[in-house]
Amino acid sequence: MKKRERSLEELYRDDPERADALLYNRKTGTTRRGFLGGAGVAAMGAMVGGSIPFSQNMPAGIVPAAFAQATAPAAPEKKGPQFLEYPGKDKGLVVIGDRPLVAETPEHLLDDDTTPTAKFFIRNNGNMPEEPKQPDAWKLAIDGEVNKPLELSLGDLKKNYKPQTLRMVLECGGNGRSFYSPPASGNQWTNGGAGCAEWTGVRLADVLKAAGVKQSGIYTSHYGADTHLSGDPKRLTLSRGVRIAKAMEPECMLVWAMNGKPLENIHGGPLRLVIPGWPGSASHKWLTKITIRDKEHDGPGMTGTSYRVSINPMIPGTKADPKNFKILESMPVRSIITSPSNGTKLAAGTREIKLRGASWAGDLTVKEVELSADFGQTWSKAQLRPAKNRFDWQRWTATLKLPTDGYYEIWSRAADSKGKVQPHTAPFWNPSGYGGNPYHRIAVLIG
Ligand SMILES: Nc1nc2c(c(=O)[nH]1)N[C@H]1C(S)=C(S)[C@@H](COP(=O)(O)O)O[C@H]1N2
Ligand SMILES: [Mo]
Repeated sequence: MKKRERSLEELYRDDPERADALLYNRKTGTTRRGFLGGAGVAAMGAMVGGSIPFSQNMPAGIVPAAFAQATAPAAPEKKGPQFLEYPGKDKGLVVIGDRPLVAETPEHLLDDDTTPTAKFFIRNNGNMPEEPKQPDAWKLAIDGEVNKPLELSLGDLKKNYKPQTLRMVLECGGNGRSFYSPPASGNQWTNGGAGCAEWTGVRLADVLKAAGVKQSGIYTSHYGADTHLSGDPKRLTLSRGVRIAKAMEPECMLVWAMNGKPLENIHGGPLRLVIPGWPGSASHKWLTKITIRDKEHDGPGMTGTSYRVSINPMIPGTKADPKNFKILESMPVRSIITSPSNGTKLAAGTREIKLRGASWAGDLTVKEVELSADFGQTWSKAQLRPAKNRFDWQRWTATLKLPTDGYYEIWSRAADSKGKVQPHTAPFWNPSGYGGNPYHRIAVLIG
């Protein structure tokens, strides 16, 4: 029996489709979908560690939440996640890549109203520059389609412009990529390529107005001090930009402090951009220059399929036609359950569970968050807290009733202010996997 459990787990890890076909009774059920037959229920129950009260609602094809995520403690056989070791960083962050360094924040570590810097995700594309001895002497140039090119030091920015502090989500464009099937290429983020910090700096718009953007200036392009992984000084790691209308939003900022402390080197200190609501790659770190352009920017990260999504849906796994792609701008709606964590075990007899989480929706706001404990048959509304300011996330709380002991999955889904709801699976497959915002699921075992 023990052996069988282990092989099923392996099967789920290696070939979820076959595992599904074995577990679900497709022959005796309708042909439309399988259901968990007697043997399937027992096998699945053994695997997840308890009976499954709502097994009859369990969608065929689902990989149980207890096995679906790298951080799931209920999967001891699974090759465990590699945890980050970095000065000042929480040891619970999960390394997605080490050269360049990329690390995500498991959902349960995003339980603070404001994400502490120690828990904030890291996404580097190249080699970080050295920390300058005199941060205030850091230079920023504004040039291109402007009447008066500027060269400012960080000291000038602090002295001559009005500072502001806003709490805002920064989210990697590829957040949720790991939910695509077939796998999309790139860093395999779950939901943890996001965080919500207090950013202090000045409005990008104020500086651009001082430089005087010409009529012809329609797009920004961003440059920083990190170097290309190849070591070739002529190659850029990343250079993205945004439409001028976005750059002029009052929440787009040149930032020198994060959570009340000077911006750390790993997060782009001493000076970075924060372009909230759009892919994190627009929020350039170690910022040295913004060139205003008279056309869409074409630097690394602007062309092909990078930070671009398909206009018309494409067949998953097929080759991209570049003409069918457009720049990814606002990030999609997402909700996460931040407490309890995936794989939580509760005492036998527990009949109620308190949940906490966060939700955000790129340029939009979140209208509603809903939770289900029965594989999506019924949903209840969460209490949604308002944002502090635009682009802040919206924290939520909820209480769900659980009828018996056993294995549950709690699902969360949010709707944005235009009524778009997180889907059951990652939608609109695209080769680089942008827009993966399926329900967040956690496994909870009672008894
Ligand atoms: N100069 C520079 N800026 C950059 C990057 C980079 O590699 N180099 N990575 C971008 C990406 S893809 C993201 S998601 C965010 C991540 O910011 P963080 O590391 O502070 O979380 O920074 C962006 N800014
Ligand atoms: Mo990113």
